[in-house]
Amino acid sequence: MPKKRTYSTGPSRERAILVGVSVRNQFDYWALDDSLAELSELARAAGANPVERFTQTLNKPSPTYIGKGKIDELQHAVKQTEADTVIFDDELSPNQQKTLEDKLGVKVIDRTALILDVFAQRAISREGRLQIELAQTEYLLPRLAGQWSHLERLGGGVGTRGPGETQIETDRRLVRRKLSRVKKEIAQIQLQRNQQRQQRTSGDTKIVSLVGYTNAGKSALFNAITSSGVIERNQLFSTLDTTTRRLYLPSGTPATISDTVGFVHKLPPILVTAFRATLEEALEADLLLQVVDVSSPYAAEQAQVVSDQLSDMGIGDTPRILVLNKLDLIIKSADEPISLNILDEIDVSEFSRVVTTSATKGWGMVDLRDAIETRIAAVEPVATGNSIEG
Ligand SMILES: Nc1nc2c(ncn2[C@@H]2O[C@H](COP(=O)(O)OP(=O)(O)OP(=O)(O)O)[C@@H](O)[C@H]2O)c(=O)[nH]1
Ligand SMILES: [Mg+2]
Repeated sequence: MPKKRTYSTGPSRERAILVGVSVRNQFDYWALDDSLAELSELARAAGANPVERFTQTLNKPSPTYIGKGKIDELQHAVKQTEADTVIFDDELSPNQQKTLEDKLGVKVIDRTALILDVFAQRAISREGRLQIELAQTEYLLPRLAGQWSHLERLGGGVGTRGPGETQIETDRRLVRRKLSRVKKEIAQIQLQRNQQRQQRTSGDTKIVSLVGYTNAGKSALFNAITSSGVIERNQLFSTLDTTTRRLYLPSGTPATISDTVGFVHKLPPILVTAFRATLEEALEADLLLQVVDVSSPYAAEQAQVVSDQLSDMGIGDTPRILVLNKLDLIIKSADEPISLNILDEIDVSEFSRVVTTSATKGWGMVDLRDAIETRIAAVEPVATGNSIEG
């Protein structure tokens, strides 16, 4: 029987049920509820409307990812809420995804597909778009076979198998060809960018890079400190391309500052690779400003994610200043005394200095400049008088 629906006048948003699993004895410093709250934000950012949440604790994920009883409950909920999609908080194998779609009768996606979707909607530059295309294609490749056997089973029986298999081969060939074309184009753009960066940073220009969790206020700080107009929005991943500007410091030390893409926990591995490119400025930075939204109840967890991912990228030892931003959401005036729990919850010794700011109120900008200046002067190599330049 066709579903009866009522439509609102606004654009219709997909209705999504969210599912999270915590595996017993597997350490994760994110509580399941917090992770689902974030998944919910991501779903909204992708244009879906989360209507219900399901959680389960398991000894280990099953071939269907969740237990049989949970699947029955989900089936029921899908009907009740007229959901269009079920979104899982972890990456599903192509098989798990297919089995779950068969059982639930609606589209099933995972956190990775969701993040890819948000990125695809936000990427602006040619390179950004290509990077996403690359990641999406890589994500799709192992799932192609699944899609075809899926159709065979739905269509059933005679005549579908042969053409289906041929089709998979053709699809794979096409997809591989596309992958190599996209990779080539990205390589070319990167070459150009490297040349540009070399020109920009020739001599002793210092590179400062803002890094931090998505929505922490990196773009707002970037704008405040350089007086430029990068889009800052209360949404996840508003920045997907690196923007670099000259930074004027009191001493006149030449420096550039870059705004970068935000981090998120459980960042899909295929995106970590794809996004190294947009984080190149951070890879080469002399100084990182790690921005934290102190008003977030998850501030400490978010700071930890960023620290871990910086280490994974091999830049855990780059000098770092901790910038505790959005202070105005905690206190009313800049000179009110503050006690910040986060300072007990994270390892402050990783940072060379801690600065508190409010990008929107302009608080702490003098301190921040001063901290940058001091730190940059400290990384300056000792002058030996031996110039190699002719
Ligand atoms: N109240 C307050 N809001 C802030 C502050 N800094 C940033 N915001 C707001 O927080 C939201 C996110 O800020 P962005 O600068 O876009 O954050 P971002 O870190 O660049 O985020 P992505 O680019 O999505 O990774 C925006 O609505 C900003 O206006 C601050 O110090 N105080
Ligand atoms: Mg931004």
